[in-house]
Order: sequence, then structure tokens, then C-alpha cells
Amino acid sequence: MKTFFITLLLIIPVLMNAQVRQAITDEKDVPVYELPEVLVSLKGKKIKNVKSWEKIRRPEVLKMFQDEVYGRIPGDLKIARSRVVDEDENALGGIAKRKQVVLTFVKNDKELNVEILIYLPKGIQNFPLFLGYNFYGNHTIINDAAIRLTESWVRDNPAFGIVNNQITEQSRGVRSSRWPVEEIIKSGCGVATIYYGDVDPDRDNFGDGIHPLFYDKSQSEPADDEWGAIAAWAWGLSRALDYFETDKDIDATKVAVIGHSRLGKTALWAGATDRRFAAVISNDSGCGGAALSRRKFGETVARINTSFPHWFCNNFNKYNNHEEKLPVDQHMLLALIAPRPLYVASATEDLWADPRGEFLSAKFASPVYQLYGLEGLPATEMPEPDSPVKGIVSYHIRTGKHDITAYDWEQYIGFAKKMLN
Ligand code: GTR
Repeated sequence: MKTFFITLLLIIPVLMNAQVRQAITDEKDVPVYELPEVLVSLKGKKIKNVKSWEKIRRPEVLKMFQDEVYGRIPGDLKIARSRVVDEDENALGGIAKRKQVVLTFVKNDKELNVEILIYLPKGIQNFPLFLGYNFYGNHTIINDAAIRLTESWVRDNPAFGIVNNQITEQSRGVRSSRWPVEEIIKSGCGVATIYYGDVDPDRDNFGDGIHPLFYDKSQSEPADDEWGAIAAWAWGLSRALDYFETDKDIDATKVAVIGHSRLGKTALWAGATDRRFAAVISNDSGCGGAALSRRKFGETVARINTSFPHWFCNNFNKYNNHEEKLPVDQHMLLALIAPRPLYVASATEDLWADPRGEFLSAKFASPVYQLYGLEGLPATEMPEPDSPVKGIVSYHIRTGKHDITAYDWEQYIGFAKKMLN
């Protein structure tokens, strides 16, 4: 008997670990689950109109995501200085205007610089502008020798010539397949990007990036309900928008915030927390993004908190293997974007991000759009691959893998032009 209990004690952590590792990839293994009601307040009041959504329920939902999922921002910090460090009226062979702008933040004797790369169409005004982060530096989005190189920490990628966490000339344009800059410009839209590591390097270290600027003397990491990296990145997007409001070349009321994968999670949180973003686009954002957590399909809460302990606030760990205890699910994140245009996209081979969970989330956010007299997502069943469902809430599942491709962008450009022009 004694040995039995000792074996049990030894085996429990192994079993728990296995629970974290085993991913559901088959629809038949999805557990039965019940989603929290987006339109019932904490006091049990049924929310029937825009007024009570905006006054009662929306603030409740936002606060639950702040306290339990992404973490709240521990204070206010405005741009101390913005400097246009490059301006070219004839970029990309003359079709675009290029600008590079450094935003400087100062607090508690610490300073952080964040650099925005902007391409604008010429000869038109008040055009939609896509704003999104990139993974490996602004210079990777297109082969343009004028793009300045970031000095921030970058994840090593020897294939891109990135070693010792520093980028080099070799990585110019390596991510151009994800950024069809010329097509965007020719369509009459603008595009702006920031290297996400300028705001917060993507590693489990709260001693770098924006977080330390907010610490008091005794602090070395955020409190349990304070911002992880995703909230920090989302904060950075809002500061870019602050800058756009001061730039006469840009119509800051027409900014579509966009992101792929972890940066899709970021775009959604930015859109939820900052209602100045006119539209939000989530590309393969998955767990902690558009996908419903309670389905436990692909990446789970426990898995994401284990692999990326710095992305969410510490409180989110409470829900590892306990998704049913979450006071929210991700359809409520999408609902926070209402009534603004929202595009959610998945890919057929991207099971890790749970395409069906992303679709269902968009569907279950739609009742909030309906309060505003809008249809929401104009579909109740998941569409076939490569057959976008187009509405104020749009959705597609592209054939292929986890990526953001020319096909995805073609849909987003059409969407932005229709919704924002
Ligand atoms: C994966 C992670 C996903 C997604 C992805 C990415 O490793 O599990 O949640 O964010 O990275 O950002 O590319």
C-alpha cells in the first residue's frame, strides 16, 4: 500500500505534465462546454440595448480581461518626443511616401525608443492605414535599403542571419511575403509597422522593454494583475495611434490594426482596449486570441502559459487546465470590438490555433453587433476553405499553413477599403 502511494505521488506530476502536452486535434475530442453569456451582466441582468452594453456589460467584460487574462496597464505614459528621422516622397520607385519616426518614452529615469516605419500612398488623402507589428525588425518587411535597423533584442534565426540576438543587413526583406507593401500602396491604402521587440523583447524577462519604466524602486516584475507582453505590445500600438493623430499625412480615424499569430492576439487586445482603432484584423491568432479557450482544441491555456509565461498576466495561470473557471471566453474579447469592423481569419492546416474555435468566437460575438443594428457575422456554419464570409464581422479559412499570405492580405485590403472609405 505504502509503495502504491509513493508511486502515485511520483506519477501525479508526470500525468499533469502529460495533460499539458497532449493537444486535441480532432473535433470529436472537444469536451462539452458552456460559454459565459456575453449579454448577461454579473448581477444577472439581461443586456438588451447599446446603452446597457456600453454602461454596464462592456466595462465588466473589459475589466475581467484586464484582471484575469492580459493584465492592466499600471499607469499613464505619453510620448515624450517624436522625431521624424527619415522622409522620402519617392519611395518604392516613386509610388509611395516613406517615413520613419522614433517615439521616445521617459519615466523613472529610464528611456525607451520605438521606431515606426510608414509607407503612404501618394496623391490621395484620408486613406485606410494598416498598423501591425513585425517579428524580426522593420527592415524585414521589404527590401528597401533606407529602412533603419533596430538595435533591440531579436530572437535568433540563423536562416535570416540573426545571431547573438542582433539583426544584420542579411535579413533585409526576408519577411516580404508577409507584407505586400506595393500591393497595399497600389490599392490606395497605407501601411505602418513596428518591430514588437522595440516595445518589449519577446522573452521571459521583465527587466527589459517598456515594463521597467513603470516600476517603483522595489519592483522587478509586474504584479499578478498587471500587464504581460501582449498587453505591453497592445499599449505600443495605441501610442503609435497617438502619434498618427499628430501627423498631417495620416487620417488617424481610419487605422485598421492587424496582426498575425501572437501579434494577432495583440491586435485584438489593442482593438478591445482602444476604441480609436477603426477596424481590427486577426490572422491565425489562436489561443488567447480569437479561439475559444473552453474548446481546449490545439493550444490550451495551460500550454500557452507554460511555453510563454510572459505573454499574459500571472492571474491567467489560475485557469491552466481549468478553462471552465474563466469568467470570460474569447468571443467576449471580439464583442469588445463591436460595432467596429472585425476580420477573423484561420488556415486549414493551422490546427494549433483552432480554426473552428476562431469561427465560433466570431459567431458568438455577433449578438453584440446586433444590439447596434448590425448583422455581425453573416454565417452560422463555417464556410468552405477560401470562401470568405463578408460582413461587418468577416471570416475566412485559407487553404494552407500558419502564415499570413498574399491571399489573406487581398481579403484584408478589400475589407478595409469597403469598411473605412
Ligand atoms: C506559437 C504559439 C502560438 C502563436 C505562434 C506565433 O508557438 O503557440 O500561440 O502565437 O507561436 O506567434 O507564431
